Amino acid sequence: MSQLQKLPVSVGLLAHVDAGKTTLSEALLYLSGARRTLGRVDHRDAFLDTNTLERQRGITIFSKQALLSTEHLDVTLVDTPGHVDFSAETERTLSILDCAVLVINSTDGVQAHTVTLWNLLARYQVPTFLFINKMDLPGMERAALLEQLQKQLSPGCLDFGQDMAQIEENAAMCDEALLETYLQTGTVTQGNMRGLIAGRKVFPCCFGSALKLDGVEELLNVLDYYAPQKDYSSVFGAKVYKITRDPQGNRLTWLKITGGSLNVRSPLTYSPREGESITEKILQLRLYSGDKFTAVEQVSAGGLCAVTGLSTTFAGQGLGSEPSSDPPVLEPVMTYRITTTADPATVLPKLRQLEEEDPQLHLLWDNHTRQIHVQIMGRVQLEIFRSLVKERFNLDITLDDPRIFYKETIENTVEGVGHFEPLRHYAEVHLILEPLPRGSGLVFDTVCSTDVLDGNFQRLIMGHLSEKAHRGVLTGAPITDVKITLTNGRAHLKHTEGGDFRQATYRAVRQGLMQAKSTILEPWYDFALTLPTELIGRAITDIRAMSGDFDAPENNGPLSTLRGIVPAAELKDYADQVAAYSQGKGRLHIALHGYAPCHNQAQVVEELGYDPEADLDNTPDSVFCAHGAGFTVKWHQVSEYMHLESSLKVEKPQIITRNLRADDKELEAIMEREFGPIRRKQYTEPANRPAEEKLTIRPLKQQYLIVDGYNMIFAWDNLAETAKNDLDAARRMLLDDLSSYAGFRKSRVVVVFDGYKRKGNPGEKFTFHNLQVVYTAEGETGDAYIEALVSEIGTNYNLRVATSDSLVQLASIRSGVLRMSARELREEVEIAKKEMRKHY
Ligand SMILES: Nc1nc2c(ncn2[C@@H]2O[C@H](COP(=O)(O)OP(=O)(O)OP(=O)(O)O)[C@@H](O)[C@H]2O)c(=O)[nH]1
Ligand SMILES: [Mg+2]
Repeated sequence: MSQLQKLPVSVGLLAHVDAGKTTLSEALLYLSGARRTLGRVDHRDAFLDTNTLERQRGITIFSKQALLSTEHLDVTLVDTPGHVDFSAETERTLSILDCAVLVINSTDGVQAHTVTLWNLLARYQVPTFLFINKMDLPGMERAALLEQLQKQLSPGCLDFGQDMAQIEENAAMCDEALLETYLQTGTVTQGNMRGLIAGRKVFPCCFGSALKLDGVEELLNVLDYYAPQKDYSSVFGAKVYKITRDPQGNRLTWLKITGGSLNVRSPLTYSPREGESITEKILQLRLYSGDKFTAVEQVSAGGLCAVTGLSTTFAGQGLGSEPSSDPPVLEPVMTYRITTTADPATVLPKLRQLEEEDPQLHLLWDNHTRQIHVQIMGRVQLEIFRSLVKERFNLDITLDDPRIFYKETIENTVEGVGHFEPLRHYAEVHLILEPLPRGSGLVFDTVCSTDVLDGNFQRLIMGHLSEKAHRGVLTGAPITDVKITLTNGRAHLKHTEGGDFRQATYRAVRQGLMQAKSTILEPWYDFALTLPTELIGRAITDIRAMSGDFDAPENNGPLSTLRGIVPAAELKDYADQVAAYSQGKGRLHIALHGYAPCHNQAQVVEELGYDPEADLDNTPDSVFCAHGAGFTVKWHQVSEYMHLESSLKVEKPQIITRNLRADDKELEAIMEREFGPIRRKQYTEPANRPAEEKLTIRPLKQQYLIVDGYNMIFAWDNLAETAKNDLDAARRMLLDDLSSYAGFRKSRVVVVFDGYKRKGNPGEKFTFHNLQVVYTAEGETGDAYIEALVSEIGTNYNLRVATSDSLVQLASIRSGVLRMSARELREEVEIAKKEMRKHY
């Protein structure tokens, strides 16, 4: 086969710290002939541990790649860091791997972090080979190791060191359909085996020693023979998996081409942020191996490369036909305050460079205190971060005030409403906030019809939802595992300005959170603590004191192992304590378990002393307008003032008294005299909130508008003028206007003309284009007719009545109908006419 026809595959090396990934990549490079010398981690000359910090410490910090060829493949080897503190870096590479080699240290077997990696590989659906390393050292036997892999990882872990017939038989057992063919033919073809591996049903295991170059050749052969083969589309697509800088300071965007090809000097259009687009030229296409690269003209689908010339790319981004990926699962659990002698405002942009390369650092700038906070996974990353800042910017920083990075979530469904209407501004937003399962993160959606709120405004709201970390109301920690759905909103086409929907959206989220039952989530670790058996009692006492949870200890003669979960907040420097009380014989392995309810919520809330109503940057209150001036309405009163109907249906009878506005106070008084006191839904403090009401999302109803015709004619200047000479013409003009309005708003409109004083008038009903027109009969008032109509239509529609007659107002409010004044209808009609002109 010619050099050109070889298949491009990217193979990631994954394992917990010190399992021998970098040593294995040395061996693979050497044995495949890609390198003539064999570097060694311990001699600080490993080909892939290129960074000074890596060489000093003998650990991998950044994922790196190297090129090698086998008989059929052009392999890009991706070495990853194994330390828990750098798991996010490892996770970032998973989305671009065609397959992985999970390295197991035979002296440790399957560790907590191995399981984390295994789960990640499953999540990203990466076909996986296993290399059981350090078989030159005394430890578990091959058969015992295999059994452990089959038990703890998957029964599909098969020893590929056996003879072929045995391998085929075992593989056939992993797939029912294949078993039948196997029983008939007595063999499993290469294609079938490759399919089993690609489908993650079979995981080939090779045993050996990377350091002694034992078993590595076999691994290369298995990869060459069975690595998954992919078909790529001819349409250009690429995934960004990393941003770094070269020693000259050039910004490198690392790509996997997933379709078509990429040429040097070609323009690339991409979206740096939601709703934005930018075109930049690819200046250089680099194929890296270690810290050296070759510049090439073109990279085709399946290939990995680093490009220069792109300024605003980010890890996880999709280019061309490739969609952007979800944020990583593993994330840092601590925050630290960064202090320097330099002005923090000038330090921040520098640190932002490092954040670009490691987005999980999540730098936080606190405008009030002028402090920078950074999110860090653990002590090793902390030290590396400090050294990096020194190396890159010659800047000394101190990291202190360590805090657990808490999150908040909600336990029930609520509607959040935000209204922002200072003079000449207008926006109202209704959101449903619902709890999601652990680990779901934040999900945004809209079920709002574009008839109700224009698509552009909806996109704006969705943008505002995703642009910031919304803070919970217990401690101000970011919220997670919540679905936020836009159900309703209103703009004023004259008064709504850029920024109004941002205000209304932020306030709606917070108003919702204030009503919900909130919970604090904290990071938990999976741990495995192996100790001399006589110390296990002490370990159990310690873990209990940390509020940890564990299974019965496993006893292996002189050593025992305790496995379980423990809050990250409690673990602190427990590894050091273990080393001390076991005189170095004990080992604590940890892996991130994820966020789960906090073990000491009340204490955390008290210690942090967060007051959500005093957090003015994140207020839950709304701004309404009365008599030409804006005024603040506290969050628990917003539902009484809001202009749109609630989107939540409360499944229990309730008198609807919402939609009342400040200037309806007078009416309210009349109503009270007429109908007795109004029972408004009482707000009670969250602590003693009554038993939960059952809430469901109410589908949006069709709009229905009833117009008191003469009322409009006399209130609208132009019609009133015409009516003086020709009432008929005025009626015609009104019907024309309302007809366009009904068409544009997709609203059903009934226009009622009052004819009760006209002698001998029998009344009349007819349709005018899309309108229903009613002339009431002699003796029947327009009000009475409208009242009857309102009760007939009932609550199946989103009903509004346009009039200024007080009797109708009473009736309308009584049944939860929204009243519209002549002026408001006039404005809406004008807007509809303007929009119609724009559209047609
Ligand atoms: N005896 C023996 N030692 C090995 C073998 N493979 C690696 N080592 C040693 O194990 C240590 C760690 O090896 P590395 O290759 O740096 O391990 P790693 O998985 O890359 O570690 P991180 O990158 O820090 O996660 C080094 O001291 C190696 O020399 C092996 O097969 N046998
Ligand atoms: Mg390494």
